[in-house]
Amino acid sequence: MDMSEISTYKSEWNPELVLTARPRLLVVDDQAVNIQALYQVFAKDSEVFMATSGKQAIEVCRQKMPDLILLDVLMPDMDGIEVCQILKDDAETQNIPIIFVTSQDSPEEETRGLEVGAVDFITKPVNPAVVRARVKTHLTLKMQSDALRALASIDGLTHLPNRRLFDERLEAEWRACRRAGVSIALIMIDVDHFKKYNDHYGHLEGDNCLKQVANSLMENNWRGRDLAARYGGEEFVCLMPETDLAGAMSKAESLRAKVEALAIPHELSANADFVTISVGVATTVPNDEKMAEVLLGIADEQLYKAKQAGRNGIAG
Ligand code: GH3
Ligand code: MG
Ligand code: MG
Ligand code: MG
Repeated sequence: MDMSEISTYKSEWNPELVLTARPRLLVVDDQAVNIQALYQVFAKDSEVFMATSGKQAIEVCRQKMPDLILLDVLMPDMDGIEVCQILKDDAETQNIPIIFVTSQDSPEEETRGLEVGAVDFITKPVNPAVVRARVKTHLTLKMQSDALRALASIDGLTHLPNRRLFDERLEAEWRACRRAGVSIALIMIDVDHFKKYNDHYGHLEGDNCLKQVANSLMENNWRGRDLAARYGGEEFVCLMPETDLAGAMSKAESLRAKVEALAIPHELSANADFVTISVGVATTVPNDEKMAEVLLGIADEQLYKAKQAGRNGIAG
C-alpha cells in the first residue's frame, strides 16, 4: 500500500498508520535557495511541501496538515512569529511542531520563538546533519503522540472510532460547514431488540453481533470526511459533512440493507427473525444560533420514529 495515499484523516484513528506513514514536512522561507537547501536534506525520506510567504504557509499547512514545519522568521508581509501564533491558535493545527530556522542568532530571538510555541530553533546556514537530527527527534515525538491520540480514539470492541473522536469531529465539522454555509448530516443507528439478543444468545455472541454490524458500517464507501463511530452500547453514528437529506437517506437505507443482508439469526426479535437496525437521519445548515448538539437531537427523534414505525427502517 502506498502510504502517501492514505489521508491524514484516516490515520487520525489508526495507530499503526500513524507510526508507519511517511513523514510530511512543510518548509517555509521567502528565499528559494534556503528552501532548496532544506529540500535536499529531507526529500529522500519525507514528503516535502513548500511555501514562500507566511500567508501561503498557513494555507498549505491547513490543506496538507504536515507533521512538522520548518519556519523562517524574517519574511516580508507576515513574519514567522505571526505565522506560528496563528497556527497555535487554531485547534486543527496547534499540535504540529514548529522549528524556527533563522539567521537572527540571538537569545532574545530564540526566547521569543519558544514563547510563541515553537519546539526548537535552528540557525542559518543550516548544517544538514544537525537539522536532520533535530527534525528526527521532534518527528518521533509527534508520531508517538499522534499514535497515542489514535489509540484513545478507537473503540476496543469494534475498532471503530469512539465517541470521544466523534464528539471532536462533530464540533470541527459543524464549524467548517457553518463557515462554508453548507448542510451537514448525521445518521444515528440503534440495533433492534438487542437486549433480547443478549438474553437469548449470551453477552459474547452479543459482542460478536456488534462487531459484525460495525464492519458493515466501516465498509459502506464513505467519502473522505465522513466518519462512522460507535456512539455507545449498541448505538452507532455516522457524520457526513456537506451532505443533504437525500444523500444521507440513501446512505442510511444502504446501511439498513447491509445489516439485514448479514442475516444474523435473532429468534426473539419481534420484527424479524434476524438482526436489524433502525436508523434516524438529521440534516441542517449550521448557523450561529444553533449548537452542534441540535443535530444529535434531531437524529435521535427520527430514530425514535423509525422504532415506532416497526423497526428495521429509516426515518428522516
Ligand atoms: P430497541 O429495539 O428498542 O432498541 O430495544 P433494545 O433491546 O435494543 O434496547 P435497549 O436500549 O433496552 O437495550 C440495549 C442493550 O444493548 C442492553 C445492553 O445489555 C446491550 N449492550 C450495550 N452495550 C453492549 C455491548 O458492548 N455488548 C453487548 N453484548 N451488549 C451490549
Ligand atoms: Mg527570510
Ligand atoms: Mg439503544
Ligand atoms: Mg436497541
